Amino acid sequence: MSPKYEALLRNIMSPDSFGKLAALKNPWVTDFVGFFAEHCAPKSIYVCDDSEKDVQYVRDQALAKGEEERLANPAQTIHWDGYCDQGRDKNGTRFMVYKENLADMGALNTIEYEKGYAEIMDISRGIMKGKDAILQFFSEGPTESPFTIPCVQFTDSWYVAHSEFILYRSAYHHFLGMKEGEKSGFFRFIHSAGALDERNCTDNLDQRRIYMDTQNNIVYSMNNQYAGNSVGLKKHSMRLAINKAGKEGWLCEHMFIMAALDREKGRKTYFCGAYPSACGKTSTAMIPGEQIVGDDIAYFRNIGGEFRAVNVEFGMFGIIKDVNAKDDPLIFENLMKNQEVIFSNVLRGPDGKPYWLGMGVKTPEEGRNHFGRWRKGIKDDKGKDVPLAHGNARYTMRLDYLANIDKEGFEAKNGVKVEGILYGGRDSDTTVPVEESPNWKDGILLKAATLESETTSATLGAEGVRDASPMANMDFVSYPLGRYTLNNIAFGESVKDCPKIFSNNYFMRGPDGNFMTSKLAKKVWLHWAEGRIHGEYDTYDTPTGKIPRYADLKALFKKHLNEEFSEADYSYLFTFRCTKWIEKLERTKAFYAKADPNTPKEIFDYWDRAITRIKAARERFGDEIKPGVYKI
Ligand code: OXD
Ligand code: MN
Repeated sequence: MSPKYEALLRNIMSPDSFGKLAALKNPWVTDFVGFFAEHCAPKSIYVCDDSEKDVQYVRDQALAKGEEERLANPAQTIHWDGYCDQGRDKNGTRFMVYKENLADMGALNTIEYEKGYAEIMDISRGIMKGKDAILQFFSEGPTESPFTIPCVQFTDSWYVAHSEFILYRSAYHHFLGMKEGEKSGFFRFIHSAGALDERNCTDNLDQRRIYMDTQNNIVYSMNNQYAGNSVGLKKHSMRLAINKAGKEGWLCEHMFIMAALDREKGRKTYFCGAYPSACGKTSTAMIPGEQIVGDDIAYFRNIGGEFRAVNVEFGMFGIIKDVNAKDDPLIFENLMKNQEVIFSNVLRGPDGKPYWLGMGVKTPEEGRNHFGRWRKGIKDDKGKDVPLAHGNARYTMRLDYLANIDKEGFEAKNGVKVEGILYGGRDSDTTVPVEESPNWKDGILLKAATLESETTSATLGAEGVRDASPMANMDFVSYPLGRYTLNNIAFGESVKDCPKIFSNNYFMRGPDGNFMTSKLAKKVWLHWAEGRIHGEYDTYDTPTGKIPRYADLKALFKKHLNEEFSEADYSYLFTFRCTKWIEKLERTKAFYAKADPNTPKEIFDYWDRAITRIKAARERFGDEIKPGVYKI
């Protein structure tokens, strides 16, 4: 151990904790811990290895320190974040960028490096005073694999530490085995919940900052608790990984991984999917009868010429609103069992049970929630009704509790071979339910980069506004969007047999303004895509790709849902709407021009050529082109 911090660390660590740290013989880890031990000044640091004893110690401390409470099911706990710490803090989340690179960063939320460093050091000085901190070692992706990214988390929140043990693979053993020459290659996360109020919630929210240094792979997260702000391995690590991947020629995407099963033909086909929030991401990953590998973040690598993917995580940090026995039976059933789950920002009823919005059961009239003591009708200090639970309340749970997990894919060190990618947006009148791209590049530029989500009455602000959401990844892309888009194209083109790309839209509305298919129709669109991957089904061309024929969908609706699908509905749903598409592409161009003024011209040229093609189609076939009418 380097002598610089040895005395300090011996002093604030038990011999057992100090021994675990020393055994790593990793001066980069010691320097990281030593520096922040001195700077943030915790009373003690507990060093975790991968043992069940340490996981249990973290669980016990989260309860003992009042960061979590036990629920009626004793294996379950509840945690509350402060009333104003209920979502990702987009404004306070910034990239610290060296002066010479600032001009290149487009619309990313940045702060000049020296200024950001000085500010975050000021905020974090002595921030852990009087607190016991924890040091943990994890891996993003399976350990000892081509995907592994080792990570160190240093935090004073036992709730954060507990969440990370559920959500990620503990990797102390991986650090022990790191060879000379690779020991400095890990992501570093330093977090403090800061001063706490009487409910153990962060007090100084005006000092909430998440500053990311992608140049040195470290994230500083101060004065917050909501897991999207505090848990280093979740979204902070994702931004570091996107940046690293961009430099190294692989991809980190905001995607689920799932397997579509065709039992009759004995086929298992892996898909990944990106959907902006409220566009059907979890429900697609959890389509009944299929299997899930991951629900949020995937790494893609070219392994032996194949397009392979891993779920970076081990657990789910899922939105609990509307999880009920009817719509999400598998998740709901697990939340009802006496097994380890952390519920956050739901109501603790007088019976000690958790309750949330859209749970589908009778809910109590009072209890405790993210507001504090709650009763029906209570208002906050701005006069706003406080709901029973927050709309972004969550559950933190191991993924392998789910009966539909694809164990084999979940554990595969070399990941799974991906054959289909789905990009699903939300609009009421433009994008057909499923469309195949003619090739990878076209898929990235016309399906992924054009993704949009339409605001609904459930969202704040005007209804019907289309928010651009390229790759459903805008909150996490950590280098300029134009380059990121080119890297997406280059990665797919570098593998021998790259996946087919499809778009999805589950939200098309009919002439009466109602949705035209049931929630489960996504199973039909998925199985059509699965068949296409295996060379089945004829298609019709459109100016943006290939769509299904009626007879095939009719048969798939019958087979999978036992539903009749009418030709009239097909014809309406799969009409190509020229003007709507031209408008969509113009919005995409405007978004890119603003988000990254250095977006390469070749990308804009590609969209301009698509617009020209659509205009020519409009001339020949009319504005609304019925399936089968368009000819190239
Ligand atoms: C998100 C999440 O905010 O997964 O994307 O929690
Ligand atoms: Mn996410």
